[in-house]
Amino acid sequence: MARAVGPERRLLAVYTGGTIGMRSELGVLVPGTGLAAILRTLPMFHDEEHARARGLSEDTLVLPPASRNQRILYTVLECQPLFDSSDMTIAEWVCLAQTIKRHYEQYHGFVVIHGTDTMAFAASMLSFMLENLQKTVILTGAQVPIHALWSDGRENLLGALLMAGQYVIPEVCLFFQNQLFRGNRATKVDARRFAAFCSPNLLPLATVGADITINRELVRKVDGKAGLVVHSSMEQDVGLLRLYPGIPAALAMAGAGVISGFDMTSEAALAKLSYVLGQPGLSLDVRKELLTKDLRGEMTPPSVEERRPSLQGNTLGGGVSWLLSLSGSQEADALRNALVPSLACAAAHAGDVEALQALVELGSDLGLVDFNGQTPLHAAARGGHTEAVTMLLQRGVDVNTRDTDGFSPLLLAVRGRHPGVIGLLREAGASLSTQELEEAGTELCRLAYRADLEGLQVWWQAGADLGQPGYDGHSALHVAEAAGNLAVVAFLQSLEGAVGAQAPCPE
Ligand code: ASN
Repeated sequence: MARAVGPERRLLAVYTGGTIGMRSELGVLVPGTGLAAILRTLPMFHDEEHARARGLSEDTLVLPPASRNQRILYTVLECQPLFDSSDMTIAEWVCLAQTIKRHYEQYHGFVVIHGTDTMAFAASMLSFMLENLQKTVILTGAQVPIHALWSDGRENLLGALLMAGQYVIPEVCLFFQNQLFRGNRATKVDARRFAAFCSPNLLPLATVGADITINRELVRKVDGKAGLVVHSSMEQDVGLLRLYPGIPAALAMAGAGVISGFDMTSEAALAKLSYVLGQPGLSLDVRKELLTKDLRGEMTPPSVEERRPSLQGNTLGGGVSWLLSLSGSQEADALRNALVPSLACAAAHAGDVEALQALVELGSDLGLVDFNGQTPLHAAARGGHTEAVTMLLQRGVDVNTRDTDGFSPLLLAVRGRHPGVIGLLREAGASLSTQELEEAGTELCRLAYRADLEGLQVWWQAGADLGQPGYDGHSALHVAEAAGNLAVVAFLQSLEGAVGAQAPCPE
């Protein structure tokens, strides 16, 4: 994931239909043509003056400047026919993947304007069809037509264009109501509210407020060398069967066998099945194996240890002594200054106190930030290394420093579940920001639902208000009670005053 650079970013917006462009015909909403013409009349979607001065072609729209020295240009490609998305099938989504492939080299990123009813299916299908994606693909739409006075369509489309234009997030995403979800983790949960989608088992990749917060650790990494592959041979003969309490095994499952989908959404499960069964020439065993694996970030298989490259030993030590050996020329100094912050973060993340010490002896400032705006304290906190954290705090690294996404070392320690580090940071005066505390609500509810006591305890230890409501207004206690998670209920109630309680801040 990177911030997109360059004075002009070119996007293709593929308009497939959906409510966003619908018009009323005899009292019934039907997909409406001419979305580009509507956008051209809205100043938030087109800067006519700039387009004229720049001599842009008739079909190119340009957003008003979102940042200095960068413009987002886009072209709307209107599909024929346009669809109410409930009429779309796998065949239409294959065409969509092929359209992206055809225009892949011409554009920096892609926005797909789609109806909401099957948007999560479309996003899931595309995620499997587009292998080795290196560019951002974002689906969006609306609950209310864009030309209506009170419509979510303008914000959703503008947000999707800005995200695809300003960032390289090499995934199929879904943007709705200020949240960028991984497409194959999203699901539609409401037919009327503007917050129509949620991502039950994965935090959003990004959240847009006064600032844009990117959850960098969640964004998938790309294999820089591999080219885009479009898998068009999707199996269309697939279906979904909802399991319910007491479902007779004889109904569908006896003898067929079952492979767990872990925490996949049903949309992702259907798309994955279509993809795996559609791949030509694979044995049944290989297909079964593929179904159990996480292929596009669609599921979290249990007991997958986070594998972090160890920088201890030769690589890091070698890097530090090489830096030490550089002669004092101007170029050598410049090179050292450029490398030290990243090297220090790598050492801190590996908990390599010796390497950190060597950097100090080199005269390096361990409070410098790397390209993500992170200090070594962020890295040590994320890695859960109490010794490195202690050393950095003793050297006076700011405990409440924020990286470019606004994350503090404390938040990273909470996410990594490192109580030892949380304790050290709190003692040194760390506290979660108002934004971090507010955003914790949904995560707390998720933990409560999963009976994840340890997860709740680290938030409590970090000073979060465990009564903070989630996106739907329910608190962790409500969720735990509804799910019958008695240990969690007891824990939440044991906190002083239960709802609204906060861990005392150490002196
Ligand atoms: N029926 C519409 C669709 O999915 C719903 C919407 O876009 N809000 O095309």
